Amino acid sequence: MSFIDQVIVKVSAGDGGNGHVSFHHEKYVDKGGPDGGDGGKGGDVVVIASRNQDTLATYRYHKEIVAKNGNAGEKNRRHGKNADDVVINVPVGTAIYNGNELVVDLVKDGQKHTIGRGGKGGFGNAHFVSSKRQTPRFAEKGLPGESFTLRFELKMIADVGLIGLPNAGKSTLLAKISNAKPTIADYPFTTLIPNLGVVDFLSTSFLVADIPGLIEGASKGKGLGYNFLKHIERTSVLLHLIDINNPDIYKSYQTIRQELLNYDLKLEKKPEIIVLTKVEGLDKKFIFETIKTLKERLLKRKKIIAISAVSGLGVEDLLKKASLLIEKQDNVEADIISSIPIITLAPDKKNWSVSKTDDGFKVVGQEIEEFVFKTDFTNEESVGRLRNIFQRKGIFRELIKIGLKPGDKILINQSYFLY
Ligand SMILES: Nc1nc2c(ncn2[C@@H]2O[C@H](COP(=O)(O)OP(=O)(O)O)[C@@H](O)[C@H]2O)c(=O)[nH]1
Ligand SMILES: [Mg+2]
Repeated sequence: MSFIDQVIVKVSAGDGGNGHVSFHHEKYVDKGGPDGGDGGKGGDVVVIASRNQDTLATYRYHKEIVAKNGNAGEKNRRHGKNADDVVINVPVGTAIYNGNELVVDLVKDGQKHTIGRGGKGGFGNAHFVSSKRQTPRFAEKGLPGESFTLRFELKMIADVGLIGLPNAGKSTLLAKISNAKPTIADYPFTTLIPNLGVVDFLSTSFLVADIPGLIEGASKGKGLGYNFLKHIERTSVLLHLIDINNPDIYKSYQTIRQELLNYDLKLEKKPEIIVLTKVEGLDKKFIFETIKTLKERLLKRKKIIAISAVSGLGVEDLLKKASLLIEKQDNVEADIISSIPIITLAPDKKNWSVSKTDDGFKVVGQEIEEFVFKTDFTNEESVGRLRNIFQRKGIFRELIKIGLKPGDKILINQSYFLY
């Protein structure tokens, strides 16, 4: 199972449907009241974190997620249909970014977040009847849906990370213990993307990630390892593989440890089992002596296990020890994850401000800009309503304070009208 950890996705929520302009007609009734219905809401784009999803691979080929537009209002005050939301599943552990801003970090199964909000439908003309205005001949346009280009990033929440120099036997072990089918070859850097595999062991199952490309200098960008170092952050347990035939086992161990610490000092504390690989056919005494020598050189006590992925020797013992360590770590992880802040896209709605520019008087503010968007500038009445809103909100008053005179241009977004 190859594993994609970053995709760029364009998200387009649906536009709101336009409000409708119509007047009630009945036989023998000359002129009925306005009866144009409101437009329906555009669909939202919603993400849900799901345990059943392992990768972001789906989004590699479906880079655009589009929700439908709301329907326009109709006569007889019929409300346009609201569009359905588009709900997509992503793996638990997916973080979504808009540029450098974190939109949401999906850390729990079932966690939901709206990443694109559908536009509101516009009011139909039936909405605008008042004592002063009995036959409104205008309606609002629907608001556009939000549209973003977002980056989905999956930091693998693998329970186990397989680390070690190239050729240590990581991919072979992963293939042996899990459902993954990684590329195995006799030369370094076979694995260009991390491989994930699910290991079923006794009554539990856990995720194992093959972290390829770690070499001396990886933490400074040498080779390909740097891209994968970040995946190690969230694993609970490290299995550090070393080829037992390596002439300097301690040195190769230290090389990898140094890269981990250069990348992030916190990795020092991550539980680690040292795994000497490719031991099939070797003399038991030799294996025992090798382990003993390594233990003596290590500053800290570490578990050391000898295995052969080829013959299966020691593999079950390794899985047992790994699963016990994972169990211990689970609670710790949960604490860290729940403390990650969640930032939402909610914009500041109420505020507006005015300024004088060379082109005219400028008004900015989300809510008022929405009203302007909904206005049909070819329709006198529609513009009239906008003027009323400016009046009510005290925007004209503020504009007059900074010098607005009759006939001056008032600019909002791409639109303008004259005072
Ligand atoms: N004899 C023997 N060879 C192994 C064993 N595990 C891996 N190898 C070989 O070691 C080489 C590198 O293995 P690989 O899994 O690609 O290492 P990685 O770079 O750490 O992923 C390959 O030729 C494997 O066939 C083992 O248990 N015994
Ligand atoms: Mg490999």
